[in-house]
Amino acid sequence: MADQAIRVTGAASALETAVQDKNPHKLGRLLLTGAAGGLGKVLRPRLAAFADVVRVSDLGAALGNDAAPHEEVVACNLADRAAMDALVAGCDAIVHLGGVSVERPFEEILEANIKGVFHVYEAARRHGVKRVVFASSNHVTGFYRQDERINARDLRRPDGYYGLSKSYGEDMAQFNFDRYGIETVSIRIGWSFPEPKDRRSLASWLSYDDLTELMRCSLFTPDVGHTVVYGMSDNPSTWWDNRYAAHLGFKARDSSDIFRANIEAQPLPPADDPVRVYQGGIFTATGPFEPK
Ligand code: NAI
Ligand code: 15L
Repeated sequence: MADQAIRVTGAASALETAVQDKNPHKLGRLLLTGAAGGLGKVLRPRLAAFADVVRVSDLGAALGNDAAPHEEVVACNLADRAAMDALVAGCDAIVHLGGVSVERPFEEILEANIKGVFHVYEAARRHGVKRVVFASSNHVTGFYRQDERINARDLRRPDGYYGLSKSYGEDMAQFNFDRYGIETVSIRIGWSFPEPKDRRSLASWLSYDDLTELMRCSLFTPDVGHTVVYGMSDNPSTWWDNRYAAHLGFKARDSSDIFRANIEAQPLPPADDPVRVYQGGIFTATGPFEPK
């Protein structure tokens, strides 16, 4: 248990070394969008194991100018088609994390997420990029109940405009594979933060080390077509079945079990509270947003 706790919070260096050993074929240049966000900051140093050069991008105000030796820092708005085209030029693969990451009014989602993912794939097609890893979300299927177990082939049931935008991103991924042969792994991330905060995230937690390993599998597994995988650690209970992503070879090493006693000491929400009923939790009850 102690060993698990250390891996959950510890530095990435040991994992990076292990990852690199398994990966003789490093990429030349990898693009990371959303690099100034929570997961972008975690992945920035870790992606050095996967590519000689990591081009890191986000909105200028969030990004700053500091670049590690393996990095190129390029400010770019996902909603700007020409800027996105220039951003992608020269890259071998894209990890697309950028965008609005919670439920928000449609107009905000439209710019960052819907136009943004369109621009990613348009630029990928024009510049011959053949692999994208798309940060999708569990909110693509947020209206399933927590007593249901689902897999990637079950009907999508987005729980808001945010979930709808991720569902659109997955459709863009499938379309761009069918039409142009651009391969994507869409990771329906559960809850990727240092630790779970409630019962819901006990089931959906994805540790940062497991996220990094899932990124490695998503970038380097051949012939993924468009693969959808739920991004979760080896948690004691889960709502998701990853049988259709077995070819990625992803094996989670962490488990939310080490947090379970503390979380289960929290008071239980009422039986009809969305955080207790639906996989998407409070997202299923956020909004509507009326025009101002
Ligand atoms: P975050 O909100 O911390 O980071 C998102 C980044 O995207 C921010 O740095 C933001 O400045 C950038 N961004 C927003 N609009 C932009 C625009 N128009 N142009 C350029 N950049 C823009 O989110 P986080 O937690 O790091 O998540 C990363 C990705 O993973 C997101 O796409 C999110 O939807 C997805 N995800 C994350 C989960 C998690 O548990 N952290 C769970 C499910 C999905
Ligand atoms: C997400 O998609 C969000 O990006 C993240 O911030 C969490 O809210 C997570 O889902 C969740 O399901 O709680």
